[in-house]
Amino acid sequence: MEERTLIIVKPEGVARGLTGEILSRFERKGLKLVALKLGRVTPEQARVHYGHHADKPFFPDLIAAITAGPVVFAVFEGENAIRLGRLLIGATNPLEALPGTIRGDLALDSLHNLVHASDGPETARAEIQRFFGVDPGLLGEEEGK
Ligand code: 3AN
Repeated sequence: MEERTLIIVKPEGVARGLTGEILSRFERKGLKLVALKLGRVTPEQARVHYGHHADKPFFPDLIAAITAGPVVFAVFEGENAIRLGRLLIGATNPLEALPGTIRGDLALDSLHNLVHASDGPETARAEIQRFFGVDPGLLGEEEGK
């Protein structure tokens, strides 16, 4: 199924100079880059984005980490892009992330695990809307005008 997924290179990924390395994993897999920007996650966006962790002890650290500096937002498109994106980033806990995945190769701890990837069609749609402010279906429609 043709899908679009939101990828965020988190502040520690940008700070470590790993943006190119991380985005190239998705490109080399064959997914198509359809939107890209440098920006920041606001505290309000962070609380919504990570709302499913609001009751966790690490929530304040999580909000602090994702708002700590510039991030890179990217939308990749392709057949099964959402599941492929999850496969490429690896497990949340870098101790469980397999070698060959972004987290398995490059991350040491669960909080600073370098990258976010949408985990389903509904979250992908909501996250693209949240960070690009447009309906995912409209991304790229302006090209060539
Ligand atoms: P994923 O990023 O793999 O989708 P989620 O949505 O469960 O995983 O977690 C979102 C973020 O919360 C993770 N990327 C990580 O930064 C942080 N996180 C998740 N679990 C933990 C944990 N046990 N300890 C510290 N941080 C965590």
